[in-house]
Amino acid sequence: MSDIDQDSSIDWARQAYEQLKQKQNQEKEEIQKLEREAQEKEKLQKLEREAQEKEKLQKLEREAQEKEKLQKLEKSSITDDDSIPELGDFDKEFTWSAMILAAQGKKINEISIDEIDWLSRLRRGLEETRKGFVTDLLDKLGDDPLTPETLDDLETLLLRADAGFDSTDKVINALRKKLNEEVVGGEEGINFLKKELRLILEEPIKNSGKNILVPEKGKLNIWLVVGVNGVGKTTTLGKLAHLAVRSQSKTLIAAADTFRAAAVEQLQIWGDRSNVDVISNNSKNADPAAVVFDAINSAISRETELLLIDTAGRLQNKNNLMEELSKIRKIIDKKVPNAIVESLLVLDASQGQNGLKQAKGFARSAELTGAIVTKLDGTSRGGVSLAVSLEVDLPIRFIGAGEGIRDLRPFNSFEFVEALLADK
Ligand SMILES: Nc1nc2c(ncn2[C@@H]2O[C@H](COP(=O)(O)OP(=O)(O)O)[C@@H](O)[C@H]2O)c(=O)[nH]1
Ligand SMILES: [Mg+2]
Repeated sequence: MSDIDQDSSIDWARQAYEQLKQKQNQEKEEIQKLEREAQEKEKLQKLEREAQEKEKLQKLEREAQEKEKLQKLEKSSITDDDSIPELGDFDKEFTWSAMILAAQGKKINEISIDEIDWLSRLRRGLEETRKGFVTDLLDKLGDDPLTPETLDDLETLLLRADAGFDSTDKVINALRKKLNEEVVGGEEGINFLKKELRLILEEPIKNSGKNILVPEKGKLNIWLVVGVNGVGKTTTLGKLAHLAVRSQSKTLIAAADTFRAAAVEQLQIWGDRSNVDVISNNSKNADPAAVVFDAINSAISRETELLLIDTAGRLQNKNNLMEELSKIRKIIDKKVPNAIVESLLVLDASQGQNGLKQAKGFARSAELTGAIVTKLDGTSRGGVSLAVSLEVDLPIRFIGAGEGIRDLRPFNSFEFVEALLADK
């Protein structure tokens, strides 16, 4: 072989080698890619399996919880004789409650056991909020005049009770202004504080043009009860039915939370307790709007005065929830345009500032007209009512302070503030 030939064949061999190497690399890369893809797929499948398992477990847990809830509710309805309040002892609680009623201009012959009973419950319910709030404040204040330091303390206390920044600022600024003008004694300070808190709570009520929310007689009133899961919608609706029946309104319940099977059963138990019929559709995945449609038909033919609608509160799919609510709303507006519709947001007081977030979220898409604050018993965050009033301009219509049928009453800012700031 000549030199040239040898060179060219080496060249040729090198090229061939390079080409083969490139091919090999490509193949290797391809194999790696396929391997990676297979791994990723496996990983995804594993994640999916895990998620499914988790979901299954969560479902079982939810079902167990719902079952427990139903059992508890069933048991309480058997032993529940608490729909007839009894006169307790003539003690500090009674005296305080009577004084609160008297301060609102009630005459002795106008006072009922119901009212006394509720005020005692409310005062007891707000004990936790009060403990972390007023008791501290009153201790600090004593009978001495207010000082800028006490205002700082008060600011912290209001924020801790979840009154929110805006309400806290408003109250503190008003007090500071007053303090700059004159000496403010301890008791005078507390009275001024009460007045400021009442003003905040009263403003949205005044703006709504309705001092108190009651179903208008002889007309169809529809109250939509909305809110996220677990805040107490169904329970509140049960208590509302009880209140309505006691005030002689012809009442009907619509079970439009068709998302959870147990929801209808839970509502049925509440309906039974007050002797109110529940319109429901037991087929799986029934359309909530269809239930409302049926309920409106029944309400018309029965000349119902108050139709209470329970709704779903799932959070996972917020858009769907809002769509569902607006669909329900459309059905109502179309079928009974003359009905008096209230869209009431239920808020769990123990969720504090989270409740404020929910209120802002729902206010945008659910045409809210009012709020109901529940679970004021056993929380120290009752101040959220102030935040909702001031920041969302939502009138608080009812408050709940316990799981019993009588543990819900129309909101009264005077009573609320007095119970919040009640002396030890
Ligand atoms: N302590 C207390 N518990 C409440 C109150 N309102 C409701 N609950 C409880 O909160 C839980 C959830 O209530 P539920 O009505 O099922 O909530 P929903 O998911 O919004 O319908 C239940 O165990 C109720 O008994 C209240 O005012 N105080
Ligand atoms: Mg419910």
